[in-house]
Amino acid sequence: MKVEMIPTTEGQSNLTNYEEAYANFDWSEVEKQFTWYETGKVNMAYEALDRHLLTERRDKTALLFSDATRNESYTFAQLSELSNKFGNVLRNLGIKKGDRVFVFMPRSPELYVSFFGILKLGAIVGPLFEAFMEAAVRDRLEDSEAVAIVTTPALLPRIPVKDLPHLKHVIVVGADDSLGEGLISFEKAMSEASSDLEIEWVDREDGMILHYTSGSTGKPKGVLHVHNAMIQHLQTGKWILDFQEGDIYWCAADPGWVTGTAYGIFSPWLNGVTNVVRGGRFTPEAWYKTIEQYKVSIWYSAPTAFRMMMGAGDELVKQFDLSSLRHVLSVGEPLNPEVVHWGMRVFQRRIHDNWWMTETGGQIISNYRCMPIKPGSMGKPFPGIYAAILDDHGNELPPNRMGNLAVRAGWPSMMRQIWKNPAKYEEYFRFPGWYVSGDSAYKDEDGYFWFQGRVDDVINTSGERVGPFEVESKLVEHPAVAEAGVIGKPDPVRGEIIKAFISLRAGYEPSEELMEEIRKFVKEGLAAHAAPREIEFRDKLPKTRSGKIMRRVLKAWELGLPTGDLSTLED
Ligand code: 6R9
Repeated sequence: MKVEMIPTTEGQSNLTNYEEAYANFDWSEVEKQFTWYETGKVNMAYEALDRHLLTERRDKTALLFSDATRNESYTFAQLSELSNKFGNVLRNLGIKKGDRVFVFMPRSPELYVSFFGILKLGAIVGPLFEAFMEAAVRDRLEDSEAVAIVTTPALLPRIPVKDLPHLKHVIVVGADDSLGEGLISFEKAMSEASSDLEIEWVDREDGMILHYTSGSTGKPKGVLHVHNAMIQHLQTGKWILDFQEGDIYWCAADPGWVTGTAYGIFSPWLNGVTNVVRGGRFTPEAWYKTIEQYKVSIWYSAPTAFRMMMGAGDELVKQFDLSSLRHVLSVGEPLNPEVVHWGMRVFQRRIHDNWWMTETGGQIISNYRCMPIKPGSMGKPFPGIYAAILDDHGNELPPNRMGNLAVRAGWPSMMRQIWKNPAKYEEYFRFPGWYVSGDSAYKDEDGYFWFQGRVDDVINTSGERVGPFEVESKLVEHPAVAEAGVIGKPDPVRGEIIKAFISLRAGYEPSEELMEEIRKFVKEGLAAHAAPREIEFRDKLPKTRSGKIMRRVLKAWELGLPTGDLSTLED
């Protein structure tokens, strides 16, 4: 198969020669850029906010926030001062280093202020999606033995305070006078707090953030990251996001998802870049409008967003001025080649896919601005990181063989613990020296990595191994298909057959003829054995809040099995 390459056309970027950097780069070079390299004292909040106050970034805009009712901007100095105050609010309550403190609220400036107030005390921050219902909140607070939570009046009823013996303090943002007993008003406490705070200096290996991520079965696991992760957040920001001083950066991810913290908070602010945060839900219009209104120059989003925009048609995009955009990136799910082609057409920009996970804490494999892109590939490992494809015994496979995507253990932002579950942690490192991702992929002869699916999702049909992503990507090339989720369905003859769940683009109706046409399209465009024998049309596919199509839910529906943990399912 001939693989298409899209050459770089993007002009000057921070990283100019990937191969050279890959051969020579050493993480210790990055450490020297932090204050702690000289002082020996470390705290993410200091490096991401306070440090800039000693420079001309002091009065630079750090945060541009807007939602339906607010439109505000904050400088680094303002965020630093407000988070000092909130640090004092917490300190007065007795919160100390290592305590778990959660933030459970919609995106707002107060969320970011709380976040850094927590970090400034050396406490561990636990971000939650605002959409979590009571059971999901309870699981996470219980498991982590959280002592405090910051929330809003609307979300308060979902916190089962009485069932959580460790939870001592509930701080409420935007409450009126009727605040119930034992609850603390954020605004009142802030107005009484001093803005002088003695920051808690911690060790590089001390806990910083606890992200719960759902497993396919059982309860969500708490993935713990430490302050040391800043090394990777700083450098990937320079070389993958290509942060430059004048950039206006927008990461559309919510802080409930790791992308919304690592790249919605840490990476841009460690690099001193202006960060756009939009509240509320997104529609294609809202995405385009945000880029136009803020003159966004770097946009980090997800395939689900791009597919929705693509589905909305090329006419819509023409109504907006997107000329400020110089760099577009994607994460979270496989980026279909069709979407990359669409990006070239409507943005005249390449969409740079990159791969990483909650557990990896930072970007691992990426397409770089200075490098040709092969649409459908996740790109190449970050300098200083070695990634490989392993067989089921831990041996490295040669190029073009599908296997377990693994990373040599020891990169700076690697998770350090699964909270209270060492056995789970060990599972990831079952081959000595390797972190095994649970994703299936192959590496081509040029060193580009190609995602195939979660290992559990790979389909074995009549002896052929088929990655669901390949089939899904072919399906979305069909003009009628908006999104597709593909699973293997047990079959007595073929082992498994391929079943596709499809949502249609506006203007198309389900029919037998369309089904047949789509099947033929895959058969002729990909392979006969990869064509879905069964197709089911659905108005919507089940997705996580970070936009991932949940294939295991499709499979459970199909087989009438339990769906497992659904706390991250979008409503
Ligand atoms: C950052 C994030 C991790 C899982 C990962 C993989 C999928 C992420 C991808 C991708 C194909 C990409 N994934 N990026 N698949 N191409 N560029 O998404 O973290 O929510 O923990 O999910 O997402 O399956 O294992 P998280």
